[in-house]
Amino acid sequence: MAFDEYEQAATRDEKVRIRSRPYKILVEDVKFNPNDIIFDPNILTVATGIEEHNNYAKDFFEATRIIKDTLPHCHISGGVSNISFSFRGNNALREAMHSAFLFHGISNGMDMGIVNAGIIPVYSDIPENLLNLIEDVLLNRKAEATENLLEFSLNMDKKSSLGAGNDADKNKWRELPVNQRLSHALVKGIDEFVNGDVEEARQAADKPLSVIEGPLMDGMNIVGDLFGAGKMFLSQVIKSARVMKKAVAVLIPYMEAEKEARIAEAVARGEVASEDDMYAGTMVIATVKGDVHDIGKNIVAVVLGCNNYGVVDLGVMCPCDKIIDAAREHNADVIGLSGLITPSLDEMVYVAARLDKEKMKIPLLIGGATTSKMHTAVKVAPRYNAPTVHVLDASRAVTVVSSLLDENNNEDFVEDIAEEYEELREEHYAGLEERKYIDLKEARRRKLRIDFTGSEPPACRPGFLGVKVLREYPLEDLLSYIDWNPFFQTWQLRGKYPNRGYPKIFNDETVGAEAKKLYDEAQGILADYIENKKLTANGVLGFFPANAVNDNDIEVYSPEDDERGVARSRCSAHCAKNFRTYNPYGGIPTILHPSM
Ligand code: B12
Repeated sequence: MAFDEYEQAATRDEKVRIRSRPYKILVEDVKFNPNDIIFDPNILTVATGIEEHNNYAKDFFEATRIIKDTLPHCHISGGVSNISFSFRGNNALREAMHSAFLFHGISNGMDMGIVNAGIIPVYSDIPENLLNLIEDVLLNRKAEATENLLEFSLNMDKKSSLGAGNDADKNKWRELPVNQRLSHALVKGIDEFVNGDVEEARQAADKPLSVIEGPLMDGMNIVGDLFGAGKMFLSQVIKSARVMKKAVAVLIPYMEAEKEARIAEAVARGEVASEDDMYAGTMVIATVKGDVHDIGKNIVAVVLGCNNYGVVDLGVMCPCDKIIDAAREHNADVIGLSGLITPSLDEMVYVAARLDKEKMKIPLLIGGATTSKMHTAVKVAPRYNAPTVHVLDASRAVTVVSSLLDENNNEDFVEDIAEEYEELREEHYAGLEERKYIDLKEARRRKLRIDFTGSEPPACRPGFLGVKVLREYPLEDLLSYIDWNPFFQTWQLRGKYPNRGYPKIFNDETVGAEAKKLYDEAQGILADYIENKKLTANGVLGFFPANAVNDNDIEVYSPEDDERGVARSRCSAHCAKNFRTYNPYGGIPTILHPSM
């Protein structure tokens, strides 16, 4: 914790000062690994009624950001429940405060915190009015913030937990259709009803695997998006993962029963004498070194197992040598690598290169949420002189493995993939040729220089300063702003270079016609939305006085008080890129009046 011989760190500057001293001693004198340093810059109670305490949360956030920027590789923790101590007895409010605190803490670089993770609500579920009041307190946005929150708290149901759902609304989600119930259970980490709900979804689905690849994956993607946006925390994702595992466990017996039925039918038709004759090959599968995600890998293992493949599952965090040894020991026909975090992409490239070095020729499958066909084609496949295929999901894994192992047709399949990946590579490198990079120093030297002293004509003033809220904005006015490229990507329609993007994609030989059809259908849906007012568009925009500070930073002031900096952001990255149309070089700070 942040104490020294003089004081307990309360303000931002005290926290930074007190943390910098041991860092210097540890890293510079003792040569301690900075990655192993965890600082607690003190989370102190806000909303106590004492004015000096009003900035405590903001001080913590700002100190965290500065510590992370100036003391490389250290980690930041804190005892979160301290923040809400003045609301003892009002659990619902305290939990919501903890969730909001974590959201802002994490956005500023906080790595971990001590908190009752099982009951805090998902940030985006905190009712808007309560969240505003809490954030007024945490970010010290208003002098009357504490009073406002206190007044609100007096009328709250103090015992019920927002995280667990309050009693009246607790089971309202049970009235939703089954797919939405499953999503809700995954996001909230509720396993109580999952067996029944999965069973209901299974009965409505064509096959058990469709439940995994439909509603369960949809739910996990929502979890992933909330987590990625900092609105769910690791502890909550672990609960979601448990629910997912429980859901998959309900389906496994049905998948196994499908397999038994398939074998029985084949035996009855006289095609095989026993299960052994249907044995189709062996796959060694692993989540690569450094990665703990195993839900997807396990599903692939089960699905292949249920389709008569022998599966050797090496688990998670699997070193490359173990994969090579197991593939040899079990005489594997296929190797499967799973990975969900970005570092796994490099590890997969490494494994591919090692397999090549070992002169192995076993086909390699690449899967997991962060992998992609493009990454496999550009980075992995060129490192391994044997078939290397990206597989999007478990059901496709079966067809890919059977095509690879089909002695009569596998050459065509492999050739097809090789051609497709070669085109992807060409496209990728052709795209890169359009961009030229120069280093940051050179970009700054050649930056756009505006003479702010005597600029003619004068910079125009916006019509208003501060925030403007747009309600029910005419949808037809928004149509021309839609970026259609992500739409086609989502539908996996890829035009080939030079017909990649919208509208050139319509000229593409392979996907052009389908893209146009889909686009026309989407236009129909949009027309329906507009005519029947099915959607409402609301928005918020703001203009604020601002200055450029140094080369990188922007200082933004509140409209009422031009003197007070309310935020400072860095945007140096833009300066280093040479986008042809944006020459000469510059990011946003270049076009702002420098601070005097
Ligand atoms: C659940 C989860 C966790 C759980 C994992 C529990 C477990 N036992 O697996 C826990 C909480 C432990 C976790 C931890 C972390 N996670 Co996580 N996690 C997720 C989450 C929400 C869902 C993953 C999942 O299970 N999906 C469902 C399964 C069924 O899908 P799938 O794995 O893609 O598998 C399917 C296909 O891809 C394919 N497939 C998968 N593998 C293979 C292999 C082969 C051979 C084949 C053919 C096919 C195939 O078939 C499967 C079925 O169709 C994802 C978000 C997301 N949308 O993916 C984030 C996510 C992957 N996690 C993320 C992060 C950052 C982490 C942490 C680093 C967080 C942290 N700060 O510590 C740690 C990772 C630590 C580590 N060293 O690995 C990020 C990764 C971002 C990135 N690009 O690096 C994601 C994308 C969330 C996000 N949006 O930020 N996580």
